[in-house]
Order: sequence, then C-alpha cells, then structure tokens
Amino acid sequence: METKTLNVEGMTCGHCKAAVTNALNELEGVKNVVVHLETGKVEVEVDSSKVTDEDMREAIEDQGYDVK
Ligand code: 9UX
Repeated sequence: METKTLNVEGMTCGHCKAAVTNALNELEGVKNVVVHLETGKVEVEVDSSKVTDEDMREAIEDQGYDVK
C-alpha cells in the first residue's frame, strides 16, 4: 500500500466530503480516505496494482468535482 495526496477543487461542505469519500471507497484497492475540506486535499492509501490515479480522478469527477 502507498499513500497519495490528491488536490480536489469544489468541495465545500460535509456532503461534498461524504460524496468524495464514498466514491473513492467504492474503488477496489482504495483504503483510508481522508478529505480535508479546508485545503481540498484528499489523502488516500492505495494498492497501485489495483487502482490508478486516473481511476480516482474519474470517480471524483463523476461526483462533480475537479482534480487538479
Ligand atoms: Mo454541500 Mo458540496 O451543499 O457540492 S454538497 S457544497
């Protein structure tokens, strides 16, 4: 497992936080999602053999947020 930090734009409230957290948790290979609303940073622990940065970007963008 490896820790990554994603920069996500547009999350402003608790529901945003929940939407992004749930979307990432549904991906195979993603564990321990922590969303920091103040900074837009999302820390994830991933198994890189199962999930790519692009998979995570798509999951977040599907929820209506942009990944920088
Ligand atoms: Mo909260 Mo987030 O009302 O897109 S759900 S701002």
